[in-house]
Amino acid sequence: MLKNNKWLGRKERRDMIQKLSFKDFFHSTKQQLAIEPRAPQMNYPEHTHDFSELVIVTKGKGRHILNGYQHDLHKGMVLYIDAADHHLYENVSDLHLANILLKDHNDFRFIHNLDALLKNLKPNDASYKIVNQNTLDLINSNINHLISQNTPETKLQCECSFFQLVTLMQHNYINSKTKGTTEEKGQQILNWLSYNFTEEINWAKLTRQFGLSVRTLHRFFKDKIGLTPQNYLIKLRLSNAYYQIRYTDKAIIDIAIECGFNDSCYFSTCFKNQFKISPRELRR
Ligand code: RM4
Ligand code: NI
Repeated sequence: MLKNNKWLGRKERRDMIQKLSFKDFFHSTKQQLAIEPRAPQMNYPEHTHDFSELVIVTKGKGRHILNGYQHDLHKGMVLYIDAADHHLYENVSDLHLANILLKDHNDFRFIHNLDALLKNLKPNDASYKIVNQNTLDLINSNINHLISQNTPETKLQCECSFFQLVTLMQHNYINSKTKGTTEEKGQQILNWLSYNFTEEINWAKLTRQFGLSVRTLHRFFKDKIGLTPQNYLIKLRLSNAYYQIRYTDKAIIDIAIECGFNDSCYFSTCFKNQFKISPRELRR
């Protein structure tokens, strides 16, 4: 009889995990990188690799379990996965990833200390790196270059693009959870909100995730922005709604819902308070 998974030792469990091979993703041994966009990334069972991968979350959400530690993924996260790490994706919801696969021993000519750079991007149980929208846009266009250049003839060019990409990630990341100062953590929450303002937000849960108390967050917002977190959130939602009402022809009610308002009366009131014009008037 098969032993229940739960009762297997750590090593035995490891042996059962699927191991992905670079041969399935690289066309030739000369190829240094393989770009594997996942749009979407479906739920994917636990696995290891004989290659390492640099993952950029470009859209959507999902849960990532890396070496047994779980973390919620969202747009803007970048993570480096070592070959021997084991990981899986679950509870995905329109999760889009760009995977850049790297063979264990790349003979790069231009990049020398890649390991040191990549190590910085390795998540640990408490922190994942997040880049802001501008950086993400740059990263995306860089990946497109990489896709079009990825031939043996353009090896050096491709290496340069890749180096740029890694550098971009180095200079512009923040930690999702950190032992940093209140200032740093507050900035991270601001950054997180710029991606997630359309979600229903539970401040207690969010602040806990970033290692702050609700009170400290209030103080941070008051000092920095002169608003409560909730009022700031409403501003983010309203400015997005304003833009959409003005420049798209989506139904106003759909825009309201999409921006995180579940009550259209409340939406209209807030909107009018803020812009001195009703959503309907603006549409006209
Ligand atoms: C899978 C998933 C894995 C990755 C492979 C290449 O869809 O993203 O993490 O290792 O692709
Ligand atoms: Ni993987």
